[in-house]
Amino acid sequence: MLHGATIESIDASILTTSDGKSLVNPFYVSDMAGSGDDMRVDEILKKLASALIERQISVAGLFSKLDTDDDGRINGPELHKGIKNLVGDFLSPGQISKVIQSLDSNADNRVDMYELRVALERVK
Ligand SMILES: [Ca+2]
Ligand SMILES: [Ca+2]
Repeated sequence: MLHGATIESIDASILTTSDGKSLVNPFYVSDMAGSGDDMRVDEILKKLASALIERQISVAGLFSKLDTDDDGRINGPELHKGIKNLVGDFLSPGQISKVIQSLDSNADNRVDMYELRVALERVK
């Protein structure tokens, strides 16, 4: 099985933050008002939730699959890769950004275990 070779091929400019800087995209924020894109985020979450059920893994199991550098938080590239592996969807950096912002209740631009759990509960 291939592991982690392709993330560099996407536009990483808005996905890479290893230094804790803000990841908020100016173009995304202006796009936020009044768009119906929340539906897409929920669809992605629903697919993730059903992948969990299909594979019979727990939220904690999913989290450790996603958190490939094992720092306890999921960043953009990790989420991108995880969704591609688990769900088969190839999300754009903008979509990944939306998913993270939708889950990120403490605004650190990463998804922690609690945030993931809450999100998956929400789409049940
Ligand atoms: Ca991580
Ligand atoms: Ca967070």
